[in-house]
Amino acid sequence: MADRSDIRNIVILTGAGVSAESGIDTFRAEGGLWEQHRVEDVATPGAFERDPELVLRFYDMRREAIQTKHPNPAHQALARLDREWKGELLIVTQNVDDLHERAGAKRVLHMHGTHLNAWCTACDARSPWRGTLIDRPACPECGEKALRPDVVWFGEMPYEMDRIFGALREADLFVSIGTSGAVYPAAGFVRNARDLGVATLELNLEASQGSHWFAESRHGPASVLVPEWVE
Ligand code: BJW
Repeated sequence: MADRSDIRNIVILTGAGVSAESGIDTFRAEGGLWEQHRVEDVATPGAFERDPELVLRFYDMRREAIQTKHPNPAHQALARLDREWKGELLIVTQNVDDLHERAGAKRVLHMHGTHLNAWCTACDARSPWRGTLIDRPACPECGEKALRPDVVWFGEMPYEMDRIFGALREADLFVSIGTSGAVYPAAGFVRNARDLGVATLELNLEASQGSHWFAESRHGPASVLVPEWVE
């Protein structure tokens, strides 16, 4: 891969599957997060309005689970690629965990937010998420007890879409790793890439909902496929 002289700029989309082997639950698998919790109860702005305690408890729990986990060989291989790749490279992750960064990757964009930050609904400030949100800590900027997790729920606009589309326009290769292709707009990136004439590759445990859109699709665990691809 590193010798491919026809490829200079790469956009990599990652999803929950890249962190699955670190022990972080995916969303749509059997026994995954959406089997244990109804999406409408925990991952929409309406849910937060109706029952903030339930939503904050869910995210405090999720954050605690993430903090005890470690990067796996897939994160490490991507961090190595990021370090060594001379052209443009952008890891667009849908994950709110920070395992790409903890593996050493620098060029990472969190389109669905991050569990590291809280967001104040009163003054719009982002601040480091300290302690548990269920205890209703005050916003360090305005003092209001109006903090929510800085994550993107259904019906909300994912972050930095202009930057993502800009990177796709410049890309020679789009690689999707460990995502079911069930959630838009990320699920549509492969078609955006194809329309732009960008080569496309999927690395996923199994065929995803969008597999047929990719020029090439390889199936297996990310901890094996990603290091193989990066080598
Ligand atoms: C492995 C593995 C291993 C396992 N190795 N692989 C049509 C067009 C546009 C929008 C819509 C549309 N129709 C509906 C919408 C709206 C909606 C949507 O997509 N709904 C669908 C259900 C249909 N989208 C939105 O509301 C989004 N906003 C939006 O669209 O704004 C308007 C807009 C339009 C156009 C352009 C720009 C903007 C917001 C979506 C927010 C999603 N939020 C969540 C929660 C984040 C916080 C949190 O983490 O709690 O994001 S939901 C959840 O799903 C989370 C994930 O990031 C996201 C994707 O899940 P992911 O990562 O794919 O996980 P899984 O579990 O689904 O799949 C894991 C995969 O890994 C599987 O395939 C496994 O096989 C594989 N795997 N182990 C390799 N070891």
